[in-house]
Amino acid sequence: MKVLVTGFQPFGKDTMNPSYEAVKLLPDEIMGAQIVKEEIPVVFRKGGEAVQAAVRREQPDIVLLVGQAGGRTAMNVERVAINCEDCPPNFPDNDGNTPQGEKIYADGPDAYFATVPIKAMTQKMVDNGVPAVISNTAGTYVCNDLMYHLLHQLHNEFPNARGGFIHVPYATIQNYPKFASMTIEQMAKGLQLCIEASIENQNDIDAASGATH
Ligand code: PCA
Repeated sequence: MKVLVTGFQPFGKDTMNPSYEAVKLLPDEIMGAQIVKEEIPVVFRKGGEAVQAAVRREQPDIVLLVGQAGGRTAMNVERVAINCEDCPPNFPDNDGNTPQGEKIYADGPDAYFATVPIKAMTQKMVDNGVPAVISNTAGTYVCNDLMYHLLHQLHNEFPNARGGFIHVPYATIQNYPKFASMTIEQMAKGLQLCIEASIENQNDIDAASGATH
């Protein structure tokens, strides 16, 4: 079995991105599965195309994309990617793009759900002391764009492969004292648990993990 795990380059005012720092700490093998790591540019479309190229090259069974979501308070396992690129005000991507409510694929469905077992992943992290929650929005910036590109490709070209996205909070070392943070090591532990849960659970577990808002 092969697992492709990606993290992002730094973006905005940040000089490091904890997503790729955590990915780098993962071992090269988990439960007998080979772990392949890739760093992705924070650019609409270009990032998604880099993931798609890595999937074609590596032919992984599972793809886990990881990004930073500063301000979130735990590992966020994303449920859904939407067919929308909508940049926040004054926040271009790393190539200066600022799409305003455009579709990612003109003929694509409105949304794709993650195909990794999001409840099993969240539960396994919580059971092992890593704060984690299911998130019902990956935003409309490059992370959502990446997740949609991946799930669109898997749906059309690799229906037996499974994919998903994890948002991590700020890393403690980034020193945003007014926001929640985790250490890079704790994030890497969470990612390892997510990979294990994906390998262990071909189908998701039954668990009440919805949200009222
Ligand atoms: N986080 C951004 C893009 C890159 C990253 O690490 C996002 O949440 O869209």
